[in-house]
Amino acid sequence: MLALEERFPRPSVMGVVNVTPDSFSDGGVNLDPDAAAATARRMWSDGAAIVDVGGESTRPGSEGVSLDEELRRVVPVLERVAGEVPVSIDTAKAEVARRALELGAVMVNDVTAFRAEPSLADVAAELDAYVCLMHMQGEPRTMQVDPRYDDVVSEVASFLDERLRFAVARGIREDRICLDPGIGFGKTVEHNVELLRRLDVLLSLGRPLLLGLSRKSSFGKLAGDPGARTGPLGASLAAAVSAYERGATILRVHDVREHVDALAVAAALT
Ligand code: HH2
Repeated sequence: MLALEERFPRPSVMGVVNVTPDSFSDGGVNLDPDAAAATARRMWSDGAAIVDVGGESTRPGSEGVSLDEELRRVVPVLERVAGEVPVSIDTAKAEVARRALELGAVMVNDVTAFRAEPSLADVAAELDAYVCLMHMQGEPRTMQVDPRYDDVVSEVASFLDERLRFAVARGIREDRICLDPGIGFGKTVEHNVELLRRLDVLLSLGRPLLLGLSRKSSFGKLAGDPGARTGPLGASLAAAVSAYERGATILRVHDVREHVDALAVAAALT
């Protein structure tokens, strides 16, 4: 199997398919498995390198879902598309990851970086999956109440470094792993801006970076709407191009075609 940076060269787009009733920007749209499968196929034909399928919202304030409910949401979608479209499973549960990988998913995207269920690392190692390890301060239910850091960039970097070492110690090959600062996960607008401005510090960890910027409210706020609950498309595109130019490898997005076009132009101009 190829190293992650060869399989997903800069810039690669990851399309988001949330099989949930309550995700912050596309909740309910893909709850029906046929609709979700059609979305995944469209994203693939629009140029996504991989499609991230998730059955649990992690939006601020959200509660978790049970194992049975998460499996009930994602398995029918994976049965329809995994093997045909490259799929990442967005889960913190080892059993969901195992089922997804057995059905043909190639990546595990865990927003808890193996803290919720450390045995998820063993599943990823055994089934030789690509892995995304993300930083989050606190938990979704309360993470946006009062996020605080002394130095957000060095704290996120040392967290990701520690989780990278953990993953490798559990048997995952380092060249399978990418890292993600977790934009909006226990972070103010200023924290998110600081992380993006100083992406070079995270790059020095030596692994490709995945960034989820799409539709996040911070970019709506930066675009001039202090009460924004989601970010408009133009703001997401600017953030994605800027992150790419600062070294990001994979951009996780809802609007695949627009991001593929924007990043193709940005790449042609570098
Ligand atoms: N953001 C979300 C979910 N999963 N995974 C990674 N690696 N990085 C991210 O930034 C990230 C993520 C939140 O976005 P979305 O999936 O649209 O919403 P929800 O969590 O409400 O389903």
